[in-house]
Amino acid sequence: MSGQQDKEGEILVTRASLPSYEEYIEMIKPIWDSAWLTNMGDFHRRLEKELADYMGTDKLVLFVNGHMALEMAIQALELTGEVITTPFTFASTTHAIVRNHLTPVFCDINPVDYTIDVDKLEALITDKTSGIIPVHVYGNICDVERIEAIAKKYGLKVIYDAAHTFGERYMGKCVGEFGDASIFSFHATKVFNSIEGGAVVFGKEWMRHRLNCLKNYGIVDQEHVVWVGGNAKMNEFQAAMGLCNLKHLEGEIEKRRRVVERYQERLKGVSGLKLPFYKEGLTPNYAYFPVVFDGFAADRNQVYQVLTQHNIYPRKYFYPLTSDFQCFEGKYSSKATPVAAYMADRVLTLPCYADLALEDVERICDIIRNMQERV
Ligand code: T4K
Repeated sequence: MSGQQDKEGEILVTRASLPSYEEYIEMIKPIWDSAWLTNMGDFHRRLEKELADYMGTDKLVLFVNGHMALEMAIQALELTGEVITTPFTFASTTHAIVRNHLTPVFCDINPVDYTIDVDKLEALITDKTSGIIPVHVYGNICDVERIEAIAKKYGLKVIYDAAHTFGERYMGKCVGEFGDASIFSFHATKVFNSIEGGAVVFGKEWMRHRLNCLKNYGIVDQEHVVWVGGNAKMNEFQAAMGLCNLKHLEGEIEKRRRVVERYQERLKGVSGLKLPFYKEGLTPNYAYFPVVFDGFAADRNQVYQVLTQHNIYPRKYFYPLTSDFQCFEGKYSSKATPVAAYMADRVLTLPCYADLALEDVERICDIIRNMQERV
């Protein structure tokens, strides 16, 4: 298990947002009356509709988690051969490609917002390339305009891993509007959660039927099974949690904004720290607070250690690069993506969640600043 449950006095990298206990209990009462627990019930339908409305789209299919949403978006779009992606991401992105029997081709990231370096993309396209899976890492939106132009030129499909972006808008648009599809995660650690959950937002209406079938074993009806699907249906208790949390989303993002602003105020001007960058046109969701320690008085691992000595547990998202995972030993080399390798060795994601007290943010910043002053 990678996770760690917080004990009294500990501050972890994030903490799930929850409605009040009473609100959730009230919400789930009808589930007992109906005894309908899963397989696209009323709560599933309601959440799917409310999420689509919130995002300003009518093309959204709900999934049990973000990972299965990505695996099945790849299957639905029938990608083949090679898929260009980045290794500076969570395991899910690369695993979804490999589990679809495709070959990930790793493109480097740019050093500004850590998304795919579009200048290096075209050189990686071969006659086997069928698609691109760029990651809006930490909620930073990729260069969607240039990616679209390249995809068009070579006839490639684009699926954005938008797991970190729910609640954001870019250039006045829903972040799901770019590419052929985008996948979202509603995991407990995300800005919006349905305990576990995910969705695919897609461009073409035909995808709805296929995605709905794929998440239910490829079953079209009781006598027709048309695709080799799997089981990726969100259950009613998850959907009920999503319905509760959606009501509080704007407030939660606002609280996160205050946390992020306090970090920015307190860490601004500290030499050797690179703070998050929000590009023009982005309405951020403040999902993560990644800091790159480059030329700071201490290296990333030393800062990590000192913070843990104070019962503060940031995370090294995203170290190691997925291309360096043991399960891929001998297959890929992080030498192919030097900027990603550089950032993975230096980044630390500081605690960031709606209920993080501003005094705690200040304490975290003071610990970091003191490390600089001591040297
Ligand atoms: N693509 C990208 C780019 C992603 O980052 C992710 C997921 C996906 C795709 C796939 O989406 P999902 O299939 O997960 O929907 C966590 C999350 O489990 C994962 O969803 C997320 N990315 C990733 C970046 O972070 P871990 O292994 O770091 O989680 P864990 O258990 O260490 O939890 C982190 C902290 O969260 C804990 O220290 C405390 C807090 N927490 C955790 C849980 C489980 C809570 O407050 N409540 C909880 O219930 O992966």
